[in-house]
Amino acid sequence: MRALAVCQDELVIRTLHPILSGAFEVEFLVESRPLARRLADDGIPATVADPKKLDTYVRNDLTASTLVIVEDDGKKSLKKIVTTIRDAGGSLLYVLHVGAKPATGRRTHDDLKAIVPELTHLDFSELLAGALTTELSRSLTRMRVQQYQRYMADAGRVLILLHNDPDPDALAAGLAMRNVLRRTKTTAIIGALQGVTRPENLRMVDMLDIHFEIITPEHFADYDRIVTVDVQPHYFGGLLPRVDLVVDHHPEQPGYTAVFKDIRADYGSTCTILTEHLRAVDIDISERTATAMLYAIKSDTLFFARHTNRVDLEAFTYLYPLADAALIRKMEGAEITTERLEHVTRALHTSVHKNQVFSAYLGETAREDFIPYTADFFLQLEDVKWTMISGVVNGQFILSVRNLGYSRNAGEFVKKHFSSIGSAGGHRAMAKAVVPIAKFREKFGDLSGIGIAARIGELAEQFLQEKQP
Ligand SMILES: [Mn+2]
Repeated sequence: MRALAVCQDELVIRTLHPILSGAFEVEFLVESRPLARRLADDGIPATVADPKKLDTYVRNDLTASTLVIVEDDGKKSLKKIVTTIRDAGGSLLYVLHVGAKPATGRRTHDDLKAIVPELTHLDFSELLAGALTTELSRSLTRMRVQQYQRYMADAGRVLILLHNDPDPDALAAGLAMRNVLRRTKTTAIIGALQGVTRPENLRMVDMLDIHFEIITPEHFADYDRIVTVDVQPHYFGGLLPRVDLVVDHHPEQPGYTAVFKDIRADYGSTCTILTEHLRAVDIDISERTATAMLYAIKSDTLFFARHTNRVDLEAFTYLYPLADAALIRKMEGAEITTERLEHVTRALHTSVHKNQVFSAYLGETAREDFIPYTADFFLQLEDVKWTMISGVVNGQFILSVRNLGYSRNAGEFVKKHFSSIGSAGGHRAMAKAVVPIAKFREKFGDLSGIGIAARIGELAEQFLQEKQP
């Protein structure tokens, strides 16, 4: 296919030439003879002609299938050039806006479209912006990563600490962090104060052979450096003697100091951040780590059903060819267990579903993870945008909140109603509150079963109807 580019700016021509010549038989139409000569010397095909004359295009054999790019250099002649190209039979027309916009702005755009309806406007700086921003932020990330790599380089043993009952994001972030630090399982220990309980997470640890240790607080001091991933130090109360690095996607918490931190609350997973760290310093990602990270992004974003960011998709796309997708399907296979189905059924019997809010109370449950599992499960239900699943574990009232994003913040909801009587927190799409059952009754009255589900459901409906502060 032929392309004709009407450009007078040498920099623009030299930028376009390698791009266009890859896909088109390209020719540049310039007004200056010395410019044409310089271009020809470098093997760039250029013809000297007046772009306002019909004859120029006739001699060039312009047809309706020739791609024509016209540079808008802010001069009045643009309209005349576009008209002439149309009269010569050109219709695949692109106007490339370079530098300062013409004073008339949008009106010129519309005027030109009136001449050639199929005309497309391209903005040079907009075209560059995406790639340039990515590249520049990558170099910022590179600088940060190199700093903490250097800081950790001569340490003996590093502890990569995860939250209790680690989920796929925490476990995969542990593996990824070990890679960024270029360490092995003996020099960087992935650990948590409490082990993995959910069946599919146990399967992940097993299938990917993740070496994971239970750490007791008195052993924190045995490590030369401490890193937390997918969690921030405040989570451990005052137990940590010192924190060197924090990488997390939960909202930033006050009340701790760390030598380095990278907290991005708008990211869907910690593994998204760590994909960027690994890419920024060009570390090869092994199939095992890529598989773990891909699984993590998939599960933390509920396969992009929850509020997700472009960066999560980008990390996913990058990791996908490096990972073993079949293995991920096997790990996910364990998701439904009889016990879980029992909790789902139990929830259905004590639930209230109104105005896209699904609220259920599970009563006493043996393990805490049944509550968030049930909350995630009912988010798949037709006409449900928020799920509020509560239950009692070891005398504590626990509430899990989930939503499909793009509405009010789940973390704010739990804080508003529960932070005064217990602990409450989370982010836009997922949040949790833990309250002593006595305090719950004190505040909300002596409710039971469906009564609790209905009360919590009402609170959510009110919250969703409130004007956003
Ligand atoms: Mn996470």
